[in-house]
Amino acid sequence: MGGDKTRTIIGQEIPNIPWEERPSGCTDVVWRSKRNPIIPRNLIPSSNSIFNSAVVPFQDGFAGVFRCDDRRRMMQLHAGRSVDGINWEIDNERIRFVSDDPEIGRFEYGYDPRVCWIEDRYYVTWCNGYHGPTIGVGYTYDFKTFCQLENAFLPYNRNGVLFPRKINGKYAMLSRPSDTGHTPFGDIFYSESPDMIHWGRHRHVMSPIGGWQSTKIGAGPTPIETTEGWLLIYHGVLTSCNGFVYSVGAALLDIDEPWKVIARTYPYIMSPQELYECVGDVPNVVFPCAALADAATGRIAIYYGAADTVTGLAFTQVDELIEFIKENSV
Ligand code: BMA
Repeated sequence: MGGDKTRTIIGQEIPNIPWEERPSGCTDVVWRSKRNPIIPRNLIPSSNSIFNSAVVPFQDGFAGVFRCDDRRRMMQLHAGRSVDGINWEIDNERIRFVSDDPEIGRFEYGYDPRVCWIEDRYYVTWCNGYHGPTIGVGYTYDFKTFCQLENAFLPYNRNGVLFPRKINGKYAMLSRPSDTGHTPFGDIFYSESPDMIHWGRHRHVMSPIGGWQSTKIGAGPTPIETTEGWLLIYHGVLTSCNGFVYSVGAALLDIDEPWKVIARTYPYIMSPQELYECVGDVPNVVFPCAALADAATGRIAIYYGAADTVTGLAFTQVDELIEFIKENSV
């Protein structure tokens, strides 16, 4: 690894990316941190649970936006910082977005945030309550002051995930139109915007298929740009006798036309198997919202919510994951 010619990830170097080697005897393409869950449910006094959350490199370390459901069981977004990406300081007070328009700034609830550096700032997208769930959009420079823009779409929509650069001169976002409830359906769509306000030119990306991804699917972390296409890690849902089961898969999307799927895993790359993934406020959920990717080594660290209760960390290596996607494609 190292020289530019051998690099697969097109992006920044993160020399301090959290990392653990694959445990001996493990043949899985994704493996978990031995320190899981890295964020306990009660890290801050106000929280009932801290799970589907987003992390990015920030200054000399890392920062993020965290889904903290409070002890009223209201869904809130909190900012946090970390030196090593593993030990976190999360603000006990929720983020209060600054907005010029009281209609938009009236905060109902927020959950499942994603954070994405584009050009000069960190954009935040989340599931925002506005007469039902839709995609909230905001930005920050410092993880202290957060400004809110227009909602990207009409209700009902979830899992709004920005691409980390403009594509064909436009901002680009994946999302998953849904309903007011627990949504027993859902495809991933692509939309573009000239200004981060107006979104259109919607294109279908992919639908649920069998097995672990048979009920609905949704984009996870910010897509990672690679020489093989956009690497998209996503969640898929199976409806079992005992309710929804959330697992994780991965796909490669065309670089210039990301609504075109090059390959997509038929098997999951991760499913709820550890106790903290199978037992919690919502059992049997692994739900990724962020991934750090180091262009120099190809290391990827995935942050995911476990059982809607705690936050876990998992690892993979870009070339191995891409090979797995191609060899196990639908
Ligand atoms: C989805 C979202 C996620 C959650 C998942 C499992 O609809 O609400 O935040 O992790 O359900 O409960």
